[in-house]
Amino acid sequence: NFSQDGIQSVAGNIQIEDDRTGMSPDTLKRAFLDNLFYIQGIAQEQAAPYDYYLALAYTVRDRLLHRFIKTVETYKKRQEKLVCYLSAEFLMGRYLGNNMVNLGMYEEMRSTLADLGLDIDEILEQEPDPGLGNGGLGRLAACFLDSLASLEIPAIGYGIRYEFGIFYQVIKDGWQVEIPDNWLRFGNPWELPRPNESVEVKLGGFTETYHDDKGNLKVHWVPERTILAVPYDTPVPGYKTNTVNPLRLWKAEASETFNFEAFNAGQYDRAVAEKIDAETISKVLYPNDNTPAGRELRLAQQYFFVSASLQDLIRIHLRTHNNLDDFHEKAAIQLNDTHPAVAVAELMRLLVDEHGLDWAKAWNITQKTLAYTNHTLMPEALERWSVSLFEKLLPRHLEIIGLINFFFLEDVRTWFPENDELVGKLSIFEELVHKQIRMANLACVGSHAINGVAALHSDLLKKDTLREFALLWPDKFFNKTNGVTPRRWILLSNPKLSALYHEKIGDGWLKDLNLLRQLEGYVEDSEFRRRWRDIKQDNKQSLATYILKTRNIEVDVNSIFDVQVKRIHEYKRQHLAVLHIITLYNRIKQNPNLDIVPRTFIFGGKAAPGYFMAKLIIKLINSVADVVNKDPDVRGRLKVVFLPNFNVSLGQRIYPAADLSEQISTAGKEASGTGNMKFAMNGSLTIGTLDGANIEIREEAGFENFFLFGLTAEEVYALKRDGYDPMKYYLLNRELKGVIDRIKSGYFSHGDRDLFQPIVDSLLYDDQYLLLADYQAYIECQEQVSKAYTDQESWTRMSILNALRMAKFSSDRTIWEYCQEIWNVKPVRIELND
Ligand code: B1H
Repeated sequence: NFSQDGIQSVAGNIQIEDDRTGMSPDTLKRAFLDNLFYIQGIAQEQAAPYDYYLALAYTVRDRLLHRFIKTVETYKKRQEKLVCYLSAEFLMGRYLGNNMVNLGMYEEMRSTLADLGLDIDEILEQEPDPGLGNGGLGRLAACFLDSLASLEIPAIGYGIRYEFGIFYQVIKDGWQVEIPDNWLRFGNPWELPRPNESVEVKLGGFTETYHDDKGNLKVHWVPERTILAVPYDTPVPGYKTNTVNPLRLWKAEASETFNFEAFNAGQYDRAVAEKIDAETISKVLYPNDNTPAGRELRLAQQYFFVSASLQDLIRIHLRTHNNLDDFHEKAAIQLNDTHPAVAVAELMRLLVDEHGLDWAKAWNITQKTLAYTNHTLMPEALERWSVSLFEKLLPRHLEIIGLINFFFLEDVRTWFPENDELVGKLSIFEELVHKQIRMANLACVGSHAINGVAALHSDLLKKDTLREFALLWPDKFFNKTNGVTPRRWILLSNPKLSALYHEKIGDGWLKDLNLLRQLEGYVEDSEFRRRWRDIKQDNKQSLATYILKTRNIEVDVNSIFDVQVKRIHEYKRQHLAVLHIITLYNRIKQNPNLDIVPRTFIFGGKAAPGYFMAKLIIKLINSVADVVNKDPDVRGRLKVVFLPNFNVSLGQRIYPAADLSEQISTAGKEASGTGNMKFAMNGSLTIGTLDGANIEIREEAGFENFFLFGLTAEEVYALKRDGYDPMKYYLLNRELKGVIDRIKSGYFSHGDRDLFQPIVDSLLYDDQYLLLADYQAYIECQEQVSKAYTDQESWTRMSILNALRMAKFSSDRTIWEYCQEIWNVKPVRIELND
């Protein structure tokens, strides 16, 4: 019997600490060295950094496991409602540091390792960063899991155990090159395979009807093949709670029964080929952000993890219930975008075909269980699957979707007679030359709640993207502004800032970020401001060291660290920042003695491998960097740095070191953004448009502490409606013309005038993202930034207020709202001692 801190009571009086659960420095040291010897099988003198990493990982894992087992046991016993977060992506970042932080053992472990002459940071760097996501959507899922466990909500994350995560990005000759990310190569100490909980997933084939013993007409799906879904559980601990929730990721394997048939038929080669074929399904993450890949394998991936997860949930339910009548009272299933939207049809199929419920009852349960989050307004990002592909892969689901649509449109026609236009827009099927299934429509029809991820985004969803659904069901629509976890994005990434907070108000802020407001009085304390600046300066120095080491570029730590890190996309307008850099460069070339505030422009982000313009923007950034960084006229006052392979770990280094956060998307295009929140929490000031969560960040920080520029979403809409002509801006703005002409001339491409022609042409003749319309406002706003930076005292005041006022953007607040308004779930305390 273990107490909370792992102290075992022997014979009622002597107390000893168990080596697998104890938290005292002596026990931790003994456990760590023991793991090094008995798990890694290596003597301390021979150990490499990776051996230390694994020994430490197992030490931490042991301390998670009894909480994990107790959590799962408690859920089974208590039978409270469970949140199931279905997501094709979970961008978890490294586990080791985060798990130590949440278990409250980071500091103890750091000093224990220091006693052994080991540097914790070097050990943490050994862990591969699990990149099972593209960007904001996948990282949001990870922050949500942290908050769910921290708020003691019974929850499980369901997704795919991709063998290859998001590619590793290297830069060669200024271009992005993609390297496969074989992250499981050296094993993964955080996952627990659960082969005995595997489930079978069917694909392809045809359907047939039959009469059951009561004479009812039933449908039977005869699949072409069956794939085995094997679950791997990763424990996700809450911050200083006993709750450790599972992240359950499915690996695809050949189903043994199927293989065996071929083997028996003497076709060993076929059996092995089928094994490879089956395993393809969980092989690789599609590296697209904000653009769907309409590939057969992608649909198979989506169905694979949705079917496995729903079967798993039903099995869990039936372990303690006789039937599925109150399934919706025991599970709340959130669809992270439309990637798992096939769940609407799959849950109906499982309830009706496999568990014998009648259609109406099954539909009621389905709608009450499911909820849908939309993450983008980009029209091209709305998922559509061709009916012919569906027919081939999921013939039964096509029938079910047909029925859902039939009953739904029948209702619509009674509510709105003779409104064919409305019916056409609401229909799950798009009846064009080539018939398609609109997954967003399927998700809306099958869910009881639909939400956007920031106030503006939720508004625009109702006004535009999902207008007809909002007219039909206004009460189904919610806003849930995104948030990020302060545990990873402040405590773990910015230990110095956290120590300052700790010194002043203790550590309550990590559970209630509102407490930071108590520090607002310190803005007028010059000693506090000096310490604040010193922390930022230290963080900038660490990043400067990293930049020198990895890119061999020397940067001035007294310059403004002006940072844009996020996926590369035209709507995010990294190239608008490039136009600003070239503007400053041109001014210097015209007058080398110009008085300018030094800046270091730092970029990071991956381009989808098939997205030509995004890759060309990376090349442009690096080409401008080459010229600007070595031009003697610049005298080091401007530096441009592209940091390769931006991921969660690199983000942890970058956000704390930024002075200025670039959030410059075309208004109405960025659903929320979450990097914007991470920067502000770490005391960066934002230059941004009125887009996504920027609007709310500005409201919280105070208008006077935010650098705002650019057209509003409404102005963008009006300008396009009235005919936007980018050429006009080019011809009328001399400085802008000078910038574009500089690119056109081949100045940044060794005289090659063709290289950047696609960017120039897109700006001059199309400019869908209105860079030229926003250019002048952006440049003027940047001048305000430079001016503000020269008054360090006032800049520091603004920085402090930004950081202290970000409580709204803790994912704890977001998750609490989902719990109250969408999921109807409450916390369950996990007791270790009963
Ligand atoms: C977001 C995506 C996305 N929105 C399709 N949509 C994908 C769409 O592989 N795919 O097919 C992958 C990702 N990602 C982001 O979600 C938004 O752009 C951000 O603004 C938002 O903050 C984030 C989380 O809500």
